Amino acid sequence: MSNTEQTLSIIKPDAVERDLQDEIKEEFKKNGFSIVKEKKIHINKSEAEQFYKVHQTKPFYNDLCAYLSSGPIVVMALEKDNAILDNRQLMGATNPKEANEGTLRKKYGISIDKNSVHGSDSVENAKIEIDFFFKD
Ligand code: IDP
Ligand code: MG
Repeated sequence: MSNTEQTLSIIKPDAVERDLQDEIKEEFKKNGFSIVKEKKIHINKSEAEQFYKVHQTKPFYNDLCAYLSSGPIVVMALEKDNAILDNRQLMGATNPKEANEGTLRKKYGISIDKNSVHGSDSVENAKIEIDFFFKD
């Protein structure tokens, strides 16, 4: 049975800054994802704080929000069968040093904070995150 899903993907400031967005978008397409919504934006710190609210108790929360709002990002809704899990697999581990060969974070990530891409982690969060950027 097919299980078409949408997931939220973000190309983070470190990757946009290095002009990697077209290359990363090609990786998504090559791996069967359709980019059904897309925009390039520069969010402010309070928007980043809202987006990363689930992490508000973490010691890295302030730095994380400062970083996500530090420059332009590309936000996308990606669609395919099992998009949420498949995108997590394509992205690789949170820490690029621990990410498998061939994953986006292994290829492009610089460090645990500058890890180039975000991807939703569940059906519920994918919906919340897509609405966050594309509901208006
Ligand atoms: P994920 O992006 O792989 O889903 P999360 O645990 O949801 O990872 O963390 C959100 C983001 O916060 C990560 O992508 C990373 O940029 C940052 N982060 C996670 N853990 C740490 C840490 O221990 N130190 C600094 N930044 C972290
Ligand atoms: Mg996460």
